[in-house]
Amino acid sequence: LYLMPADSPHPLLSLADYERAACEILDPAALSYIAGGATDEVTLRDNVAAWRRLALRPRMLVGVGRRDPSVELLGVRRPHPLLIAPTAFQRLAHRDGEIATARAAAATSTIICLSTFATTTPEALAEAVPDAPRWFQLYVFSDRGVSRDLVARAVEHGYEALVVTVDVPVAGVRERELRAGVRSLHGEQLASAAAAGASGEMTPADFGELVDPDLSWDDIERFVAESPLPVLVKGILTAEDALLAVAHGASGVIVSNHGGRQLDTVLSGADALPAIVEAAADQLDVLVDGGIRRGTDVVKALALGARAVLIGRPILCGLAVDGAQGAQRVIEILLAELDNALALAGSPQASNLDATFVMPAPWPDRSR
Ligand code: FNR
Ligand code: LAC
Repeated sequence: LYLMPADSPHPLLSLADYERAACEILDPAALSYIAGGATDEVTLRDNVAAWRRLALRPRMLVGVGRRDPSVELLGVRRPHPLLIAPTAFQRLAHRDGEIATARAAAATSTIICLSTFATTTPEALAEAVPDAPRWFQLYVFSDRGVSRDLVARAVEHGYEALVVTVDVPVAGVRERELRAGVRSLHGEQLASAAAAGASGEMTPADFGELVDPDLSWDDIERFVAESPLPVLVKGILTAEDALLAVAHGASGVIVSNHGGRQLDTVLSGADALPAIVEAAADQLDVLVDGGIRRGTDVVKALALGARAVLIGRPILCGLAVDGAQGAQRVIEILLAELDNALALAGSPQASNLDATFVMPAPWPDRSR
């Protein structure tokens, strides 16, 4: 399952291989949108580097013949700890967009988080791929009626959790995008955002303008009270905010800096995670994203107390290279690497990983 045919001319073995291949295929504007980050991209680079600043402390002779990557998430046993992060405008990566991603999700029992700025509506995705496990990511618009309507549609169409993204009160400054002149998105193609006034040619920053900059913790509490779905708050980087998420009734937080696309020079998810786990993991589920590119990164995230991890750009690279199959293959590579790392680290059960499996790396940080 995880092996490429021996005669394949360009075997794509790792997520990095998919990233390189996608760079060759995507047009420069789409690539700048997908691959880029905010201003100097310090955080973008550090997201990957931060996992590599951790060394593993493996245990031997524990018996790893039977391995189990399953984890408990929101009280439900899931077959593995990977989720597909919400990413906007997936038709920029491949003409099949979110429908292709949902097929990859269904084939690998991976939860797909559908973005509010998706190029597919929540109901179209549910109808096309009914067996894709799915969560809905909510950007809250100034017109709360539009957001409530989106939530109702997600509930009606089998989405199992609501992810409210809180780190985009305004759009980040993305110079790569500005240089490449990303201007190809039509508001009308985004049914969810069109309801909030999106129309005509828009830049990603124009979409950001639709999001309410005055969203507050009271709004989170209202979504918790009104929605039958568990609410996760995405974009938390401090223990203080994780405790506020607890206080306002959230079921989970996603420790995330939005893939380095919002405020540059903020800390990475890997570095933010321990304090948040310490403060709040006994009261809600803590997930993390940003820079997860290897099975060992997943092991480190779980060891630091995350229940699951989200993968953003690698899925888009898989999509760009080979549509649904490419996205599926990216997930399968990561799952195979995770299985290998669980065996070699001597923790055959993913859910038994703890902080004794990691330490600050003794090698120099060469990321800068
Ligand atoms: C994103 N991200 C994002 N997050 C969100 O809540 N709603 C969204 O619509 C988007 N859109 C989006 C587009 C693109 C092209 C990227 C790369 C990212 C952030 C995403 O969910 C996630 O936090 C990061 O992508 C995780 O980092 P990696 O895995 O890309 O390093
Ligand atoms: C982005 C927004 C849409 O990161 O979340 O591009």
